[in-house]
Amino acid sequence: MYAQMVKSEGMKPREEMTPEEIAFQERIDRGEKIEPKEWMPEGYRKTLIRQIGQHAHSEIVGQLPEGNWITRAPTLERKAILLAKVQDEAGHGLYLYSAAETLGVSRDELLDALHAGKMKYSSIFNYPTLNWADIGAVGWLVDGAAIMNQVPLQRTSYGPYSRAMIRICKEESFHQRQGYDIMMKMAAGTPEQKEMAQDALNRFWYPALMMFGPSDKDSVHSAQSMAWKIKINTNDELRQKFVDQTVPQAHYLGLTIPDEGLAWNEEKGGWDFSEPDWSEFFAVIAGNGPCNTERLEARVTAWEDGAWFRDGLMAHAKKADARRAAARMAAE
Ligand code: FAQ
Repeated sequence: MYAQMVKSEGMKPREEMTPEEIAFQERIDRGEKIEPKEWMPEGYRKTLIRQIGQHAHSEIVGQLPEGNWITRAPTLERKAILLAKVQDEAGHGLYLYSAAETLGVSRDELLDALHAGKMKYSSIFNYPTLNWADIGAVGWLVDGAAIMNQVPLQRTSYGPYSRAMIRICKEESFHQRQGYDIMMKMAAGTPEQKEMAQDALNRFWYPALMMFGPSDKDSVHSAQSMAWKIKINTNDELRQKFVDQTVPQAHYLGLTIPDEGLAWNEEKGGWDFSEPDWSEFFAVIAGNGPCNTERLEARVTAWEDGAWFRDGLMAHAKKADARRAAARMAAE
């Protein structure tokens, strides 16, 4: 079912487009937003369902590595901040599932696809958070990469997605700062704490770079998604911007980026860096990362454990409907 909903149709040359498709492309080119009830090519709708759905799943699966540390946060203040952040991610998931629903897919269908392993979520959440420094690294690097990707998405062509992104980005910048704040404390702490911060950077650097997706030459969807302004930048463009932003932050912390190939390139005005190990990336998104099984099991268990609650809500809604119908009849 899901495969039929989102199967990519590839990019259509202009001469093969129908008049409706040409008119649609012209609206996009003029920078107009597309709204839910308006006509759109089937491929546009499917691409959005895939991307928004995966994004929504990433937000809720992304709660797991951090949620793991709520009970072990080192101070009450850190615990309160982490709780708020993890709760924010649930909210982001809800905005995004709602945006996807405007495209004619239900939240249940999207979650079924996630639970069946047919739909992806971000590769980054298949890595473990082994200690408190990892929570700093997740906020600094993972939220940092997420913002780099999401700020341009505020200008994406689909109205509900773009509006969801505006709200999400406001919160993500707070998330990134809380992560960097943890890293500052650790890096300026005891030698052991600084070592933990360095170790977290070593383990999260390349997985964070992989969040932007495969290199442009291997990106299946970028060309069509950019023509439709679903994506605003290529994967490599955003990865480069992230490296350029993050290297000085690591230097400020007194930490070393784990890449011997890292070098300032005066000509391009940016950092040269070594490519991630793409075979690792493709293994992770195929389901073979360090925590894929654990993450999916946790989501499926949460879904099954919540069945009584969803049933209760539905029973309550039905009773309320029946009461309203009876009151209407009595008033007539
Ligand atoms: N992980 O052709 P492309 C967050 C797949 S932020 C897994 O380049 P596209 C916040 C891709 O789906 C993280 N799969 O694909 C947070 C496709 O496979 P498919 C989420 C990936 O879509 C922080 C194939 O590879 N952010 O959660 C990944 O044009 C902290 C070919 O790739 C978003 O989702 C990956 N990293 O570009 C929460 C942003 N990369 O579907 C908690 C919105 C690629 O054909 C704690 N999404 N693939 O089977 C996007 O901008 C795009 O979808 C990209 C990928 C850039 C991720």
